[in-house]
This record gives sequence, C-alpha cells and structure tokens, in this order.
Amino acid sequence: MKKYSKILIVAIALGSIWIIGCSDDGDPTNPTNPQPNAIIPELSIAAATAVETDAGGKMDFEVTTNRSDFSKEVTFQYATKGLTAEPSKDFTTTSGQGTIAVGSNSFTISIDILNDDDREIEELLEVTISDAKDATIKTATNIGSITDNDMSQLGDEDGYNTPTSYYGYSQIWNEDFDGGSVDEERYNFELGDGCPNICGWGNDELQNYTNEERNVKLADGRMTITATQEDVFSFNSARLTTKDKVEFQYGRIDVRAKLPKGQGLWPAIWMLGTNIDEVGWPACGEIDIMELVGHKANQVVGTAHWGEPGQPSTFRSSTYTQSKDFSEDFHVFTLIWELNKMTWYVDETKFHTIKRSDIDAQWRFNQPFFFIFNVAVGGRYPGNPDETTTFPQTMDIDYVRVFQPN
Ligand SMILES: [Ca+2]
Ligand SMILES: [Ca+2]
Ligand SMILES: [Ca+2]
Repeated sequence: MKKYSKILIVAIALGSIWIIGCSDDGDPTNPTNPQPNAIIPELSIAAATAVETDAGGKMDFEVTTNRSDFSKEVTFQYATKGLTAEPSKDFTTTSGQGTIAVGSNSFTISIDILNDDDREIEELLEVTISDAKDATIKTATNIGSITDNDMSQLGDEDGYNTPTSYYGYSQIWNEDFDGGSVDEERYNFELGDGCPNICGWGNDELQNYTNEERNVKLADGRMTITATQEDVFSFNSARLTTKDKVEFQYGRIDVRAKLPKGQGLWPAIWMLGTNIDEVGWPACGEIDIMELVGHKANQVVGTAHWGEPGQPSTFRSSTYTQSKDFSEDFHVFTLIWELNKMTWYVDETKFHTIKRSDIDAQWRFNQPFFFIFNVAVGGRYPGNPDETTTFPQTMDIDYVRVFQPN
C-alpha cells in the first residue's frame, strides 16, 4: 500500500508540472482554451437614457468588450423590447447585427425615440444582445429610460387626471367609489381615539374616528372623509384600512384626491406592511404615498419609515411644493413600488426615490402592504387647530388604482 501511494503522489506531482508547463505555451489568461491567438472577449451592454424632444430623440446603448487585444472580428445580434415604453409610440422597434472590428472595443446601438404629447413618467425599454460570434456575453440585457418633455398641465377642469391603463401594465385593483356606501368587503373602519392601546393614535392626535356619514360618505363617485368640530377641543373624522381585505406587493399606485387645509389638519394616504401584528411598527414598514399638514397646504410629503420593533422609526422623505393649495383641485399621487426601489410622483412629476442600497438590511418593503386613508386632527406632526382653522374640512378621493407590470 505504501509503495502505491508514493507512486501515485509522484504521478500527480509530475502531472501538475506538465499542466503548468503546457499552459505556459498558450494564453495565460484563458486557461480553458490554451491556443495562441484565440482570445475571446466578453461583451456587455450598458444602460442608457434619453429625453423625449419635439423632434424625437436618440437613445444610444453602448456594447463594449472587456479587452481589445482579440484578433478576430466580433459579431452579435440585438433587439429592443418595450417595458413601459410603447413600441411605435414612444420608440421605434429596432433589431440588427452589431460588429466590433479588430482594434476596436465598442459598438453603439442607436434607438429612435418618438415624440408624443402625453405627459408621462419615465418610460422604460430594454435591449438584449445574443448570438455572439467569437465572443462571450457577460451582460446580455440592459434598460433604457426615456425622460418625458410634456410638462403641460393635463386633466379635467377639476384637476389633474391619469389614464385608466398603461402600456406594459395590467390593472390589478380599481376603486372608483361608485357605490352608495363604503364597501366593507374592501374596507375596515378604525374607530375611536386609539385608547386604551395608543391614545391619540401615537401622535397625541385629537380626533375621534367614526363611521358616521357626516365623517365618511360616498357620493358622485368619490369618497369624502370629513373632519368635523364637535366642541372646543373635540373633533371627529374617519380612518379606513384595507387590512386583511386588499393587500398586495409592488405596482404603480395612482390616487386622485383633493385635500383639506388649515392649521391642525393632517390628511394621509398611506400603507403598512401586512405583518404589523407579528413584528410591530415600524418593523413592518410604512409607505406614506401622500401626507400634508394643513398650515402648509401647498406642500405634500412622501416618506418611507422602517426600523426595529418598538423603537422610533428611521425614515426618508421628500416634499413637493406647488404654487396653489392642494385643496383647490384634484391631484394624482403616484407611487411606483418595485423590488428594492420606490419612487413618488405628484401629477407624474417625480419628487422622491428610495432604494434598498440607500438603507441596506433595514429594507422592509419587499412584502405585501395594505392601504390606510384618514384625516387626523392635531397632534405632534401638524400641531393643534387654532382660531384660523375652519371646520368641516374634507379629503375627497376620486379613485385608487393599482397596476402591475406584465
Ligand atoms: Ca412618450
Ligand atoms: Ca410625452
Ligand atoms: Ca371615482
């Protein structure tokens, strides 16, 4: 046994020397193909951006090799695909063959961007490369983003409006508030002043929530939440959730609403993680699609909250300011909620983005959430109403629509 072992070890050692010696004759960076002059480059396609212009525009995707010392011309095929950008409306469908000559290291795929008159959020297409000859493909697909140039205020006479469908998306939920009363198949009323659990709903708020028609009603295709003053420091209002009834993960959410104003008013259209009962707040995550404090009636805030159970939340927010108060006409508050990323818009103008890489392990937003619609009165965030505040104050919600990418 001992003799055989020694022979085997010597054989292995000799073999190793032979392999090392042999590879010295070929390409040291390409040990799987040790032939001289057979350097195989790697191809990658980079992301691209373009701006829609009245004359159209161009979007250039660069395909590059990882090295330029190859000795045989490289070819590959490429093709476009619309994601949320619509072929023939937003860009021209394009395909063909790319060639990278010896001595070069890149090829530009140029896509025609088309003009339209629609006000839009950024639209996405992708380009994929395939069938590479004398090259391998490292990054086969990348995304192009078109920034819109149509900033005119569209919509109805009562304010901004958005389409009922988008290219590349399917509508998964629509609430037009067309019924005669709140649909309790979809909504829960949260009642009272928060006591005995968290009196003042955690922010020392003053309102008592009811399900009475004077505080929440459906009429003319809208849901109206009304904050009323009952006594000097007594206010009623309403708060509805879709917990255990309408819960979903990811999508484009459009909420069209007109908001109250005045010191002490605090309307909100927001979401909580469906695991709130298991992990508590803020570990469940909170997404505030829209909040407004009534003494700054021309500003809305978009925020994401997260953190450890029972601790104060960590959050990131941005403010969108316009010249007119949000009580004057309807606006559409949009959240684009994706894996590891969320983006907020007012009337399709972007004002806030947060990515998982911004906050790393604390990301709580890759799980289902439910909606909350309420108008709070007083408390730590807006401060309490004063002699300038008039009641009743209303939040009118025209629709809530959820779309998911196809
Ligand atoms: Ca377009
Ligand atoms: Ca456009
Ligand atoms: Ca409606």
